[in-house]
Amino acid sequence: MEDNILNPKIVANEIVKEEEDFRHLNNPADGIKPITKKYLGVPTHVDKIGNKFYFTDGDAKVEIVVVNIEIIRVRLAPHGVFLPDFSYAVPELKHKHVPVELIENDTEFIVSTGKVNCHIRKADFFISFSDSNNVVTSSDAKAMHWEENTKFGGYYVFSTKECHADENFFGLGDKPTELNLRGKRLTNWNTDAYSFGWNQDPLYRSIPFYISVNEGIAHGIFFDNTFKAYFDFGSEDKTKTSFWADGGELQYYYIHGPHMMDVVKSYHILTGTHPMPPIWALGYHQCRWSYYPEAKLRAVAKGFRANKIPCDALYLDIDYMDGYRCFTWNRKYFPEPKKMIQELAADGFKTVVIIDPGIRVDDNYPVFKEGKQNNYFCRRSDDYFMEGHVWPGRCQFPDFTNPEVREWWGGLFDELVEMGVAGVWNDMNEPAVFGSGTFPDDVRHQYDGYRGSHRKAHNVYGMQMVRATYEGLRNIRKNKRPFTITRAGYSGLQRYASVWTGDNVASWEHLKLGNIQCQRLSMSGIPFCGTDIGGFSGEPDGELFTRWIQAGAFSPFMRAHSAGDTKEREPWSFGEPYTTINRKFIELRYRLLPYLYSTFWEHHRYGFPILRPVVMQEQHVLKNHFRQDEFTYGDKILICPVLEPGQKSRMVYLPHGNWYNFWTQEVVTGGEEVNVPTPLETIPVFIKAGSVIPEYPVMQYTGEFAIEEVKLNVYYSDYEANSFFFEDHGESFAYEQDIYSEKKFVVNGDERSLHIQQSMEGLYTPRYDNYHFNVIGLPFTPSKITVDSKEVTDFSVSDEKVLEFKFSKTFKTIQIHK
Ligand code: MIG
Repeated sequence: MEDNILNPKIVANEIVKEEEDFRHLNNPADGIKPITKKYLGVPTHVDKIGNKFYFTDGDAKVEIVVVNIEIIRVRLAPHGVFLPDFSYAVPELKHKHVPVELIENDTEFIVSTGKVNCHIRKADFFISFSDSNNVVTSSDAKAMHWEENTKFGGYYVFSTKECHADENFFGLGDKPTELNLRGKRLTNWNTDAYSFGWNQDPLYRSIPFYISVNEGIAHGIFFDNTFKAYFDFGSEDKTKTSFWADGGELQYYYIHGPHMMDVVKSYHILTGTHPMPPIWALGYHQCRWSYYPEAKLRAVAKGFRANKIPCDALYLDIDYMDGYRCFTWNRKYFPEPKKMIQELAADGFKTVVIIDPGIRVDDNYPVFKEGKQNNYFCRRSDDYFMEGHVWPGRCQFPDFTNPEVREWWGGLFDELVEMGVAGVWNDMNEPAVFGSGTFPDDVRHQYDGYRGSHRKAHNVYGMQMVRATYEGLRNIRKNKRPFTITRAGYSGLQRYASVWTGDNVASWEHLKLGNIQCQRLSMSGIPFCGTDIGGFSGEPDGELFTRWIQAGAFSPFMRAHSAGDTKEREPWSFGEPYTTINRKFIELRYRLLPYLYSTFWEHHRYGFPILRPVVMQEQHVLKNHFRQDEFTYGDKILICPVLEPGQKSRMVYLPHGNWYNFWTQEVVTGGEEVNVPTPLETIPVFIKAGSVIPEYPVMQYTGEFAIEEVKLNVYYSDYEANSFFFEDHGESFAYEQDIYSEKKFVVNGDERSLHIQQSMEGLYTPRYDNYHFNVIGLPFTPSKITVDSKEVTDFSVSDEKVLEFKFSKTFKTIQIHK
């Protein structure tokens, strides 16, 4: 397959030739020297050191590491010498000591954990994996291979596996294409992609992790290689899946399923989960390039409160700075930033500021001076500084792969934090450079002591920048949770930041694309994601904007943003009926905040994504491999955004089980598509039967007033179902010391009764006393309610048959009888 890599590819609807550095993979037909690839020979020797197994063909060496019973890592050293075991994605390989067997027979060696078997075939060094039922889930179609890189040293490294007729592929981060990656070839190389188009590749992030589903069984491959890397999912040859990179090691993790969810959870064991965000960060955010001067920003703030549209955060884009110099203020536009930020805070608005990596070359600018004195800026191979033009003009760039630079950078936030800045938005960190796009390959990086050229550091540069930001904020603010957002990143970035999908366009196509991108990011280990609501460039009309707000209300990260040359873009900018509908959905976001927060906890603690495409619920149904509009938000709420103009109704697939239409409370049986009306006022929202959905009162911003009681919406079901409800202080890291409350509800009913049980873990006690129960869908008229064996006499049943009563939040068991 690699023999034909000079294929033209589609970029922004234009045909362009592959870049120069693809030429190593050139086609002999082009008249350039054919490639001399080397393949592993015959495995002849075995060594075992702890949980590591070594096989060699006499020269090359292969290492098989058993990480735990579900994860096995494979590494290749073409000439027998492995690189130091260092990864930004996997900060610590959490080995579990599990019993491992090495079995040898006539044809193969087998490293077995009981759950996963890794087979090394004696004839040709092909590696395959099977499960405990001896079902082969992944197998080499060629032995691992490589080609020497005569220019930079090291190797181009390749792995080619079998691709089966109905095998489908998911993951890889933010690729703007169909959710199912079957038939596609994609590249990982962080790229600033202004107004990107459908199928444009690569974009801002590199997440070399994919999930395969074949005959109902899922496995994952995490190719932990930061160089420019490529994935081919049966595109060139429909019987083969390949991944390869321009350098580094052929190193990948095989992650056992059998469910996609198991794979994603295991991927999080390797790369970590997102820490709990401050709860305000789950509210609505308003951004624009740019709100300035101060009077403009204050007018926007006022607009929210006057229109009674909830909002927690306002953003300052690059114009707040003095000549785009990071960590400075334009005092003409913002004469008293501290006072302004504090007054906004008093009105419930957090201020988030943008920071770019480019530092203006200017000896009168302290940040530049410090960086220069301390040798913090990146240099070319011959020691010249890496210079490039970005917003401030001629710039140099900190080497964020140097821990000392990260610490310095983190400390620079001191003053902004002191002024009250609550969050930091990291932009341009692909890194983006005007004209040339990014740094040249020869730029050197310290790489935490493991040194490398930009070829190796490019894809992690942005992640290390936002890491510096995150760690800096965490140090300065002591025990307060930082809020950061990044455009670029690599696997593991979720430990430091949320992301937005970059410079999208105000079009229906982009609304659709953003919906797919967020689902894909979620299953690729990046839970806290969102799009620029409304579209960054171009003009949405009221309908498109409202449909985007409706979808965005169910994005983990909810922020409207727009380029400066567009018309005003606040939720009230389009007049009626749009303002009212936008308000209703932003209010819904706030009502469901405790649910979203609980879902975030499920991510943080257990590694579940927040958005879950339907294929993750029912991977055994082949048709679901091609669904990409509907998804669940957590595991209780199914959403299907409206993605077409003028749509009066649409088909929505509901996974098996019973679902309540959120708007009408009518019950629908899943397992098939249903037609759902989609007037402008609503989008399809369904709640899984048996759920307990906590609800807060609508506030104009989080913490506006003390909550007096929490509504618990209980959806009757005749099967047992569990729900989580997580609460804590919302701002500190006390949850790491068990200061939180994780409640679990179990709901179960029959034709005559409904039982609700509550259990609790953690040391946090919320201030409110009571729950206000809203029991929906009871198939009978309730006559008796007992809570912890006390009878509740004060209850009512509405016309909609919703049973309401109140009881102490400490209840253990409720029985509702006919
Ligand atoms: O070269 O800071 O994606 O969100 O508003 C453009 C200005 C730089 C790109 C970001 C966008 C931001 C804009 N930035």
